[in-house]
Amino acid sequence: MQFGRTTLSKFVIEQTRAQHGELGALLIDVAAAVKTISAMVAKGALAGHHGALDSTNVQGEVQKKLDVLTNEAILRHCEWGGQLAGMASEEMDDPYRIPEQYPRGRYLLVFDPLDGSSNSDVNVSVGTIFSIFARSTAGHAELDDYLRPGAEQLVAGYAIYGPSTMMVLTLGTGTHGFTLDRESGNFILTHADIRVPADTNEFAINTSNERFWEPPVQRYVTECKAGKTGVRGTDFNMRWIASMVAEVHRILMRGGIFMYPKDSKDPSKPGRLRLLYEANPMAMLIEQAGGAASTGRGRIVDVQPNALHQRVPVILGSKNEVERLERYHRDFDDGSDRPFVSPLFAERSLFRDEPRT
Ligand code: AFP
Repeated sequence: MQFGRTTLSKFVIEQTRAQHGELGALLIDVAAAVKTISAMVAKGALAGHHGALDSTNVQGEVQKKLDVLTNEAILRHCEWGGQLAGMASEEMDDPYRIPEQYPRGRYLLVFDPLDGSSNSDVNVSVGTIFSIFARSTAGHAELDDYLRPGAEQLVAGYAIYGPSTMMVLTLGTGTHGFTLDRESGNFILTHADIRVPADTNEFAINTSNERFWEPPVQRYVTECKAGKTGVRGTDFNMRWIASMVAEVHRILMRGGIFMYPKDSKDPSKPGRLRLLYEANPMAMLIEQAGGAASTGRGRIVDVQPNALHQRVPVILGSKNEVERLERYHRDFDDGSDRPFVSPLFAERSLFRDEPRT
């Protein structure tokens, strides 16, 4: 038992006194949903939750059983409290209307109920990502109420279901981590005021997409891979968990840069990650911890959404590395990097696949 340590409930009530406890009550309901999801995920194959459904979400992605179950868990835990004007989720085509039998408030909860869900069947860390906005009045939210830049978020957070379950959140005054004490059922403040180191030697990107990246990203990653033999003069390490929550958590704990950039693989998509319920909340958490979060050409939280499930390029983490990659995008856009961009990069490989003799 962790006596005398700050619990999540105590923290959010203290931090939200100005909102007369409504926001605190909503966050306590979110934490209750997270505990339910933590228990679901921890059961693994024993609960029969693994595997896919024959349905697809609005993204055209096959839905996992856990995608739907975790989405339901958040709706049920949060719809009744009277703080919400509506909810939106990766797993629902349209925003969720609070049922008439419940009172409505002025907050909007936007979430990805199980990020990294393709990892859940192989027992790799997954997470829940959430973001809270306020509208001026209580009542049923309209679509436009959701299409707000990330800079207007009141709260951003995630839960990570790993060896331990943690919640990491910001209310605009720093980024703080809470670890679930399963004996008491309390989230305990274990990582107060997290800071991201400004420099790093660790990058995270899905390098199978390299041929689809824009030249500035190819330039940056090529330099990292060249290590001390190249312009960076130091070796780098690479990680790719394919679970954004796990990547961001590692970066908050020890620094790093995470990239899911714009690529030409599907020109209709300006990136893979969704702006409202993945990029924006992670961007607020990273910036509140002293890091940077960019599309490559501007702050993520400054992007004006025009659709609920809009995608965006994501580059976030250690400030000095994000700023370097932004500079490479500027060099590319104004043509000043041309001496670097060799026609070699237009080829699939530096060495043609010569027929074996
Ligand atoms: P899923 O939720 O479909 O598993 O996608 C996870 C994710 O949105 C994000 O958490 C990862 O960083 C990214 O996709 C992994 O994408 P790739 O599978 O293309 O590497």
